Amino acid sequence: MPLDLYYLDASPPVRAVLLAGKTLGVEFNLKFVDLFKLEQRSPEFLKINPRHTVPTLVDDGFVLWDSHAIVGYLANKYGKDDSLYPKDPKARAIVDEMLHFDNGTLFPRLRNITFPLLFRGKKELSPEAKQEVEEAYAFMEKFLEERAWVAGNNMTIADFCCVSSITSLECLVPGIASHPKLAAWVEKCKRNMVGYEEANQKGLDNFNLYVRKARGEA
Ligand SMILES: N[C@@H](CCC(=O)N[C@@H](CS)C(=O)NCC(=O)O)C(=O)O
Repeated sequence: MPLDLYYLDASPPVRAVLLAGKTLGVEFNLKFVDLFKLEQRSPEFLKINPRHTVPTLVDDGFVLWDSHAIVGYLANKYGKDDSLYPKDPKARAIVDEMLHFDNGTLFPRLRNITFPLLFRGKKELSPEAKQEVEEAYAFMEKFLEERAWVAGNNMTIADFCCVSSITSLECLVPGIASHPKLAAWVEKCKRNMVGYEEANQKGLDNFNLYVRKARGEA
């Protein structure tokens, strides 16, 4: 049975799932959901995901609607070994910690800026929102002083989630270049993640275009 993935590639959590799919060799049956036309609020989609968000994965009737849960599920189900999502309790706890960091810090800070810009016509970034993003970069820099990848010495599912959020934040608040460890990690993700160009860069370019259009720059 193919895995259905409801998606819009500009969405950072969707791109995290696409990155996981590439590394794990999972093919998705992609189903486009146009958030700009509020298709996520259609009765058909709400029946699948009452939380009305993308990504939403449907595996033979089994539904998951959070990217962090989805990448964990895919790694558990399709990983040839446990390197992407370790079974060792401590190593796994660090991966989970970074998944929660993405879900609880990076993504909400990104959404705080993106939602008013793309859906509420707000053009200016508040100094507080900008400061929060800069603080998030500084957190990442600190974590990466200790580790080669965000959750240890090899790539894990947490890298997929963090890189899609961080590269999206950079479109709104440029600042990665002044954090050497963070900048080096982003480059490492680009070089080492299977299918990075198709899974993250393509949707990131679309995200950037939406942002520039909303700001009247494109
Ligand atoms: N925590 C969720 C966040 C998903 C999310 O908020 N997706 C946005 C797009 S980036 C969305 O679908 N928003 C539409 C809506 O909330 O109606 C995840 O990681 O999957």
